[in-house]
Amino acid sequence: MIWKSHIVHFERKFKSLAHKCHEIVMTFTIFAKQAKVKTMLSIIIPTYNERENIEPFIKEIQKTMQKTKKTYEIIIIDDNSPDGTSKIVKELIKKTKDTTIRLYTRPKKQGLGSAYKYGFKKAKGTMLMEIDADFSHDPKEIPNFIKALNQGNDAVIGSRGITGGERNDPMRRKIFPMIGTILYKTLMNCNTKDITSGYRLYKKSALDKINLNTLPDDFSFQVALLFALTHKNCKIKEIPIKFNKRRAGEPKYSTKDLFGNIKILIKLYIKKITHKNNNP
Ligand SMILES: Nc1nc2c(ncn2[C@@H]2O[C@H](COP(=O)(O)OP(=O)(O)OP(=O)(O)O)[C@@H](O)[C@H]2O)c(=O)[nH]1
Ligand SMILES: [Mg+2]
Repeated sequence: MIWKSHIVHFERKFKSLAHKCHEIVMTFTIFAKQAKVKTMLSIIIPTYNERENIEPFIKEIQKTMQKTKKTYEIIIIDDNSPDGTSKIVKELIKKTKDTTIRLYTRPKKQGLGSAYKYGFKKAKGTMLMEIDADFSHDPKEIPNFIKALNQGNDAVIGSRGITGGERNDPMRRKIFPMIGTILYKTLMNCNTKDITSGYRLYKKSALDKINLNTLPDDFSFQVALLFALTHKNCKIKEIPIKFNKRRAGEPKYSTKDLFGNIKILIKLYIKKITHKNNNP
């Protein structure tokens, strides 16, 4: 009789211990999940007619990200590309059942800036990356961006204008950014050497300080956002990158866009001296 009651007592103790262990494991799992979400990277890729590039580009990102073991998501913002870029991404998601890739197809071409504004709103990460789909930006550099951001910076710009940086572009594409950068430095009193670069990483908390709706929809979005961040005293760091020629497909950046960047600089300068608005 006595040994039976001992067994019942032992059984109860064991169950309660098992329950406690289960609770501890669950708490750790929740903490681990929260810690992962805390540092999630959202890689936003605007696409317009990138059918030949997009699938190998996504795979290249995945290869790099798997090595880092960091939580990430890939967000494609396609403007209903006539070449069927969206269809290729849709099929890739279906084939691989990969939930880390999300595709948003918008009805028509609305510009690079507009695509990023849309992507930033959809992103769930705490770090938001801008990157081109055409292999001009090497995904292998992503870990260097994360490292630089974690060194107390609010934004990291992949720069072709500092030592170690390079751009593989025709002269016409080099001259205007050079003029733009000189103008930016003199007018805005700011030292960033590559103001038009589209390979960037931001802290979400920094972007939250900016009213994105006031920024332009075209390529000049990049200059305007950089100015807005500088204006909010965000810490910006440039790291060197090699900018390659697009691997396949046609350029979308036109002479109109080159002038668009000069136009936005003049507009920002006027806003700065008239002190009309804190947020360009
Ligand atoms: N969703 C969307 N994406 C765009 C639009 N315009 C350009 N893109 C994408 O934005 C990225 C940068 O555009 P690019 O055409 O590569 O611009 P670029 O690098 O200055 O010029 P090239 O490489 O010479 O064409 C690429 O991934 C494009 O597919 C647009 O209007 N909407
Ligand atoms: Mg390009």
